[in-house]
Amino acid sequence: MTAGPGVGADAAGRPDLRLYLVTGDVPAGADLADVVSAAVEGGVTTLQLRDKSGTRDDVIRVGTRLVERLAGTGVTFIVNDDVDAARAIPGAGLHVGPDDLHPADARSSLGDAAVIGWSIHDVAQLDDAAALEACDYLAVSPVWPTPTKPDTTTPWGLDGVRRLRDAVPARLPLVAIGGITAANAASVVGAGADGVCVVSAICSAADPQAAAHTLRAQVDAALGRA
Ligand code: 3NM
Repeated sequence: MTAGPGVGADAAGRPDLRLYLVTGDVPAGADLADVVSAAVEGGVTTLQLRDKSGTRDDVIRVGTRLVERLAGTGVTFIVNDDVDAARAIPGAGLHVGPDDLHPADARSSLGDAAVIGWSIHDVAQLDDAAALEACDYLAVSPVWPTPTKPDTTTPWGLDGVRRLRDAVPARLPLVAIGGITAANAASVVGAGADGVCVVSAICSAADPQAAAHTLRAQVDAALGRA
């Protein structure tokens, strides 16, 4: 697999969060690793393995296979929620929510090199200086309601993205998740997000490479990096 267009951490080692794929259901007969490979060829810059039904061993097995696929692409690999699975997968980072392991504990467990992200459901989370200090990025969660995850907290909307961008320390990149498609990705970036996270816009697409390419072009144009 080749790297997508212009993928990789910057000179300071920060992850490239412009197009962040979170794994979800793929069409019947499709293989998740093939969908991921196609999406990376299309321009995905960060990948999160999110598997709420499998065991920890499943996550480690699938994650290890995905990391092997990503070798040489510059794409950052992140595991959802399970710090023990992240520790078992070479080079994996961790994404946690406010009800999961505290980001500072994730940092202690995974070390300085791991990429750690935290979902923001409530502006009060920004008062937790230790959590912010431990994170590499924050996720606006969710921007819009989404059938992919019906049990989200109250959507932030574009106004919420703007409010969070103003309130979050400038050193912390902001990604946004929930209901993001090629039709609205540019508006999310215009509101202050540094990148977009998607599940269905890529995983459910008939052509994941083309879907990723279109999304990436929207994000890059909105960031002025086209
Ligand atoms: N987390 P789609 S929304 C996995 O709000 C996930 O924290 C969310 O799926 C959150 O891109 C979500 O298909 C699903 O809308 C996003």
